[in-house]
Amino acid sequence: MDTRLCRAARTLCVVNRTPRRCAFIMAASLALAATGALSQTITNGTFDLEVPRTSFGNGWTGLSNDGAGGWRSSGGNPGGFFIINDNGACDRDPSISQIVTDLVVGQVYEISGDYARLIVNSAPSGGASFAADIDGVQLFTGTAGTLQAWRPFAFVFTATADTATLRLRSEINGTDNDVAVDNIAITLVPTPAGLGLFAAAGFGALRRRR
Ligand SMILES: [Ca+2]
Ligand SMILES: [Ca+2]
Ligand SMILES: [Ca+2]
Repeated sequence: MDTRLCRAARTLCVVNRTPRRCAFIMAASLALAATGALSQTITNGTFDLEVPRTSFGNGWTGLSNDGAGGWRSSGGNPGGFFIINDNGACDRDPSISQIVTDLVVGQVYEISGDYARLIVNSAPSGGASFAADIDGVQLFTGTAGTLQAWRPFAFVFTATADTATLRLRSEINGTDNDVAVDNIAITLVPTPAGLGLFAAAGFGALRRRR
């Protein structure tokens, strides 16, 4: 079974000590594993492969990133990473984005990663400079933070379709702090309601196969 689903199922079995409910969760999890329902992933989330500054490549689409920003092959957390940087313009934010696929409608997912201000360019130093959006809705903001210190971030969203666009923006709110990102990932958030949705999808798929 998918290790993430296995962990989620075990967690829910601990929380829901009723044997019948636990059996349902494990059966649902096995059905899901058989259908490959947990195949959602972030492509090149560790930035091992080059990402162009203003076009699509290796999973990400760069937008409005200038020459001081962009992909770097080393110096990240660790290895390759991406500096989201422009000239501090108020009418646009530099970004990278990725379409996440194979989501299940109604299921909760967590997006996580690391971010850091690596370049001395702070205006202001204390305001929110980094944001993460799902389908154009801002769900996370972060301050510039200590220079060259990687910090983790995470937020959750509920899937409303089988795909969603994740966008990571820098220089928000008229700031000019250049945020670097690395280790972007997506994980399933185990909830009984979510596994119920998965179970319906999984059993349905199994039935269709027979
Ligand atoms: Ca990396
Ligand atoms: Ca900048
Ligand atoms: Ca801006």
